[in-house]
Amino acid sequence: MNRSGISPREPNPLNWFTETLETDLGRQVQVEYKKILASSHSDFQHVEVYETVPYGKMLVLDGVIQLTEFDHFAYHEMLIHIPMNAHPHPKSLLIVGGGDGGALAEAIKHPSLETIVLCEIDKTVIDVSRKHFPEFDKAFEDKRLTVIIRDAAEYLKNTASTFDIIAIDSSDPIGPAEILFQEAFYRDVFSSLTEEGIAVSQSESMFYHQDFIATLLAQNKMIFPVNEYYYTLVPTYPSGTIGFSFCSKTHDPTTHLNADRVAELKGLKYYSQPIHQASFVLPAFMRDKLAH
Ligand code: SPM
Repeated sequence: MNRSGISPREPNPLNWFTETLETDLGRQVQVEYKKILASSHSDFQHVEVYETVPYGKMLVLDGVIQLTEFDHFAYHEMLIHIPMNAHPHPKSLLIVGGGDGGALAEAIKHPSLETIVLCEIDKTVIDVSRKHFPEFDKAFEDKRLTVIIRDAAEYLKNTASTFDIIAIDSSDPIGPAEILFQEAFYRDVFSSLTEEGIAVSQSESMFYHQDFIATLLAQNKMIFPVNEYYYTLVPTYPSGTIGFSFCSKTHDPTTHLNADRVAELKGLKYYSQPIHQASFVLPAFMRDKLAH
């Protein structure tokens, strides 16, 4: 037995997935896989699912790991339950992107939600994920859900709908998702939020992308009265951590936390009331970076 409690084995030298996103910076993520379960080119990107040796199934878009069965909960729970529980009475939620259904599976745990809209640009991501991730597939049957296949930036520019919460579950700020990090998009997010609305978005790693995060938060400060950054731990993402921008019209995320609503959420593996509050406490290097 080794330290992980499994019998030692010889890795297969041929079956290694390599995320080359940051190879030019001298770092990359590698995962051994048993087989490729899906691989197709949609109109927008290369969509793949791997059966990996250490992490179960893994969804990859344009060569970048989006989720694994091993650790996706740490990302999806924090993307959804933080804004939902920072709002006193959220009834409507828009998920931007999130076609894999992982964020949706967390959202439907909230009985207060009356409407959930999922706006995903790429229907292939939904179809492939529903086939290979059955735990997310069920969430698509929820009666409160409307799925819109459209560029979310375009949707938000044109919709008359407003939402209590907007959760931006995007891929990285390159390619199709780049627009989802720009000022014009966040201004449309602001306009599509209700009076007490809250928006959160996937916002990179505080170890690897400090300048990007500082610029994003400075941009959002011009739009939203309340701006914070919080983080979670996701071992399969580069650096093992990923953060979120928290933008709100009124509510501070760490006060007014409704303990009864937190207690109602059953079967969570990462999120809790202490984690909710602790996730906004940043290490000194990041606190100082964002202080200006
Ligand atoms: N629902 C899962 C979608 C995941 N969205 C975030 C993906 C981030 C992948 N890269 C992380 C590394 C930061 N550059």
